[in-house]
Amino acid sequence: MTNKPSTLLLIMIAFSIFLNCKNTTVKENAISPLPSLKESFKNDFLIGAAISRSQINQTDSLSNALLEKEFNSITPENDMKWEQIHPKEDSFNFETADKYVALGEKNNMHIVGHTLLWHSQLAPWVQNIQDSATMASTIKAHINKIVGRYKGRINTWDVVNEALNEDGSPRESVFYKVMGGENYIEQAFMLAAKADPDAKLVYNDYNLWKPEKRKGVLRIVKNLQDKGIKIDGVGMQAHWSLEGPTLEDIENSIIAYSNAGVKVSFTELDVTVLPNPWDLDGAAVEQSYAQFENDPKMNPYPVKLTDAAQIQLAKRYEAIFKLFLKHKDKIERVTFWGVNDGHSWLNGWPINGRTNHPLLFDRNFEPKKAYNSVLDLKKQ
Ligand code: 9MR
Repeated sequence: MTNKPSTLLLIMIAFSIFLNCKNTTVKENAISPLPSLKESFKNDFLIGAAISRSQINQTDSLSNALLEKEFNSITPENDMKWEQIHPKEDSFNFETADKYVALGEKNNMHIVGHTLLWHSQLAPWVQNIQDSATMASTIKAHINKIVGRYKGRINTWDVVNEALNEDGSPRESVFYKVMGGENYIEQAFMLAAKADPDAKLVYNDYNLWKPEKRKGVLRIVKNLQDKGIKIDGVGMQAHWSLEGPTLEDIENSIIAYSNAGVKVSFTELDVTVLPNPWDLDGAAVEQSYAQFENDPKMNPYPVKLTDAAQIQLAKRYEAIFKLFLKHKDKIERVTFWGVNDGHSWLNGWPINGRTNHPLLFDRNFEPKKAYNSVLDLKKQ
């Protein structure tokens, strides 16, 4: 008899504790946003993604939903390149670029312009220019028109893309050859700074972890600084693999660029998981290896990644982001080159028709182990 009330009391207390816990969980969820990349790294650096035409046109709702949830910066994968935006001397095509900028503004994102001067995806009419005066006025018209149009709206410009050879010497692009040297780089940065004094101006290239190429970047940066021309950042593209580059090489470049007085961004991050027949590195788009197409040895994960490969990718991303966090004071932005694995250019390069898995989200927009390993760094 005497035990009965206390048993009832215990049940009531237990029930009230259960209700309380439930309430707390509901309340906490209501105030703390869902975990996302952009939220987790908001005090460290921006988290971006390159987006394609369908994402700009918002025809793929799952893709846009993920973009909005996870990322706070965007880069146009192809739609602001010269051949797209300025296909003929007197014709500019701003339709998609306008939509791109509007999408970024709608979502309060850091908007990157990619890219003003690049030897690749260049309109054919520019490749035919043969005298320096015409090239100089062409560069001027191009930059003034585009940077001017988006003044105050595009936050960062990749002003010059891939102007260096692997040994750090100047690439003999049509700009270099016709202008008679690297002075076209000075012109480009000067014009961009004048057309939008508030935009951040970046030199962007691949393999910038390489010590020889690093010297080339430092030469460009120092030359601009010595001449009083504004440059705000170096964009390390970061088309990497499971094995390389080493963290040490990456770190040495971060430190070297930061010591030169510019910020570092990782502008095109992806990590290939597929075999690479000739130790190909970087992103020289001219290279491609048709003889390996349809070779199953070269395409080991045509349906999905094995668990072992998922874990390997997760460990690689964890190590990379650990390094980024260590140097967060020097790093402005980390942009992935695509939203999910299905969007990646690495499904078609250097061998066409493969199934690569280089990003944090799989083809169904599901976060991979690599996503969790990156987010877990912020939970520790
Ligand atoms: O991802 C882009 C791919 O869709 C294009 O076919 C390719 C053509 O050159 O360019 C890719 O993006 C490149 C970027 O603009 C500059 N760095 C290397 C990237 C991968 O090639």
